[in-house]
Amino acid sequence: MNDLAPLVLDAQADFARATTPAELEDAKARYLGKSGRVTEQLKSLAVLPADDKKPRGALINAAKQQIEFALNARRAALAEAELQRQLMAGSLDVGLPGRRRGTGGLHPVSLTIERIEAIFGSMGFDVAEGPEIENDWHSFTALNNPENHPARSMQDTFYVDVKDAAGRWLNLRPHTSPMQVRYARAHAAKHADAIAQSLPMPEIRVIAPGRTYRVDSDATHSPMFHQCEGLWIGESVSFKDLKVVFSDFCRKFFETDELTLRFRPSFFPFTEPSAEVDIAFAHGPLQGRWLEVAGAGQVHPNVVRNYGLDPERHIGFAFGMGPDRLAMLRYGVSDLRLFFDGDLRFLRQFD
Ligand code: 2NL
Repeated sequence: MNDLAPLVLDAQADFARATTPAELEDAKARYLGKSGRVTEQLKSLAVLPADDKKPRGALINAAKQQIEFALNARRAALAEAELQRQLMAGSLDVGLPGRRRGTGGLHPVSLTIERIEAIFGSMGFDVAEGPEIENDWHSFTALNNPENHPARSMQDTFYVDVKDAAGRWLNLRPHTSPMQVRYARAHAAKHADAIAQSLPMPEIRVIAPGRTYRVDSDATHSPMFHQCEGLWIGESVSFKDLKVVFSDFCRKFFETDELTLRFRPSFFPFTEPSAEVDIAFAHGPLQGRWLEVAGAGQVHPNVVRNYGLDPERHIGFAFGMGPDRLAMLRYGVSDLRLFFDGDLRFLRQFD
């Protein structure tokens, strides 16, 4: 210990208090500057007797070195703190999961339509897709709808402000039947020679899935909904074939043989006879309840004629069902609107 110890302690404390490089340089000046305390000590050597100068000078230099050491340590500490601050400010959190490109998925109704296509595909049915904006003839006339039928009214069908060549407003198709009419007509035209020569024409076996539109909106009806119609025309295709095909479809679709089908007499302009098809499961949450799954029937002779075929020779059945409703039954969804709200938390559950 010597009389310079307090000076060193003061400098160390002053440097520690400095929190910025500027404050530290101010503190340095108070000790090592032109009139700083260390400098004053060195100046005081001048008045000492010659013999005292050397040992006193050595003491002052030792104190000065301690102070310079403390100054450099504090400079380094402040620089390090500043570096850390800058790193944190522009920080990259390597623990954060990367931003992945979202993998898309199929909508539950699309999955249902794919499933329907696969099952009917395995029974030899083609898939036909076509226009959602239709003309009056394909949507109504070809399907034996009388001129004054309520389905043609603006209360039931959406119309587009454009007229066709016959001067009639175009419509948003209220069912996918028009596509089956188009398919059947193309098929009949392709085989016109065979038909003219009374040779056997290959059968028409097709399903038409897709979007359809009706003026209707509540918990169980959406103005845009999906439909999948089916058509099988040949030279001896009967109601018996309809029962076999449709019950086979239901068993495959719902993955159970433990279900019963019921064909309830009904009426549609485009089929005669017509039926509503109900199913009942022997097990599960819906056990024992009759659920309506489709409308069907033997294609009306007038409709067969509109395919460009002779109803005396060509006969068959058609059916129409709703993939939206089939998806609700298969996945146990209670509100149709969930399918069309576009909420990914709901939709992601299915794919
Ligand atoms: C229903 C009723 C049905 C058809 C659709 C049809 C199509 C052609 C010719 C004859 Cl091209 N019929 N489709 C037949 C009977 C019923 O659907 O309630 N659908 C949900």
